Amino acid sequence: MFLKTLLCISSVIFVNASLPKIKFEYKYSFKGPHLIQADRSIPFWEYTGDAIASDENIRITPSLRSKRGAVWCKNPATFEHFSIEVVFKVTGRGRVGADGLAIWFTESKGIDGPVFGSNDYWKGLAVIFDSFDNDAQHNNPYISAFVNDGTHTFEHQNDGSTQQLGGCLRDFRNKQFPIRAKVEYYERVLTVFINSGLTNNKDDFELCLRVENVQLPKSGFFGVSAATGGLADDHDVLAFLTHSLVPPGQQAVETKVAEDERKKYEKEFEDYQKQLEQAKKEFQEQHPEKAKEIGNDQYMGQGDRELQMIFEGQNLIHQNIRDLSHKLDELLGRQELVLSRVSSLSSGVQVPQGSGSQGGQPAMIDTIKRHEVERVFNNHAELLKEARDIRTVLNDVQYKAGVIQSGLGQVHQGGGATGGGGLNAQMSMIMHELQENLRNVRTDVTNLVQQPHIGTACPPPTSCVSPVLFFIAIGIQLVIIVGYLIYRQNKDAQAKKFY
Ligand SMILES: [Ca+2]
Ligand SMILES: [Ca+2]
Repeated sequence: MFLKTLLCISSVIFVNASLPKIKFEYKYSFKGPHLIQADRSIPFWEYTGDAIASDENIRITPSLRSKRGAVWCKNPATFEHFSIEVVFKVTGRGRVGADGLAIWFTESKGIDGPVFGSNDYWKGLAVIFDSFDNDAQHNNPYISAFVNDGTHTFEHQNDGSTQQLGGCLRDFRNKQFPIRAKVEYYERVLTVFINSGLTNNKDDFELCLRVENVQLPKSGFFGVSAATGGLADDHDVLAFLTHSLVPPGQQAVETKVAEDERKKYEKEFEDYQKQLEQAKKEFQEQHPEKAKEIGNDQYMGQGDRELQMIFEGQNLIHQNIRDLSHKLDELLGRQELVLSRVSSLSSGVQVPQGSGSQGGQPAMIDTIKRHEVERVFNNHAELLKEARDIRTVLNDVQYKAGVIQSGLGQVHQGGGATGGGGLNAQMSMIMHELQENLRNVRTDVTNLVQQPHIGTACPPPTSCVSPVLFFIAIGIQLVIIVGYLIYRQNKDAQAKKFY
């Protein structure tokens, strides 16, 4: 409701800047139904004379002879320019009626008088609906506008035809639908439109008169009056609707007024909110159990409920993200554990298997350490060196065997047993030398065999020299020795033949 009011106000204020600002003035208007209050008074208006107000309309005059009545706005208009629409009916039994009805905008409130139920010498505007043709010109009913500065009397004898600003011939009596007269005064221009009540279309207006350079009072009272004479009509006013017209130049003043109204409505809204809160508290205090049953949801507006739903949804999302974070932490922990175990395995460090289920017995990982590998390589190199030494010794033996064989050859060719004793000594020396060498070789081999065992895997057999090579060498030496012994036996046998 408050928002609607604000929208209405703003829509009224912010119209096209080149056009006047139009605002409905409810304090200068009335309209049925429910036109009167319980005491039969009309808000902001008063009726006098023979006027009778009902719920639907104000009967200014009944259709009785010589009746005069009027209805006047209590307060003068605070605006200079206006547009008023007066809805009325003039009904009578006869073909001719009287006297007529007048719409007023005068400097002071009218009183009972001879001009259609109001006073003469008025100051301001009168739009007169003259029913009776006083001058017999056959030009009535007639509608005309008059502006009086308070010095002129209305000339009934000629129906004011010489005094009027303008007018139009319209039959406004006994129409099916109410007559609507729209009187506009804006920027010194007076315009009167008439809806003759031939149709139910409320906007079916036609121009009756338009007069420029009209000067009306800066402030005045709105009113309607009517009168009957020898003939009588019912003059019923159904509505009086007033709009103020504010030129664009005076926008600031009007905006200020609107701003004041806005503040007023805002304050009313705040008060209402406070009252609502107070009522809520009182209800909760008086009915704590019911308040608990109803819950706060009942007091929430649509926006609050949506906010709460969003809040709950976000809480749920937050909770899920937290769970995911926990699970990620767990996964990270497990990954780190696996990584540490893998690195322990690669470095050959013993790793506890489980937490005590293995009875605290460590599991040895059967891997070769770095220093053990280096030791194997060193042994390998040492064995190779020993093998080379053996080969050197064998070469030496082979050479010496060759020398012996050539020496024996020379002895055999030279003949004679003269050198027999010297040869035996030489041979025994060589044999002794061979035995010495063999002993050295055996010692070396023994040393090699007795070298500290590494306790790990033996180097590859292909690179292991000692056993095979050793036995080959032994075999070669044995063959040489056996060969030598056979050779010597043969020599001895041959020598026995010569001796
Ligand atoms: Ca007349
Ligand atoms: Ca006339």
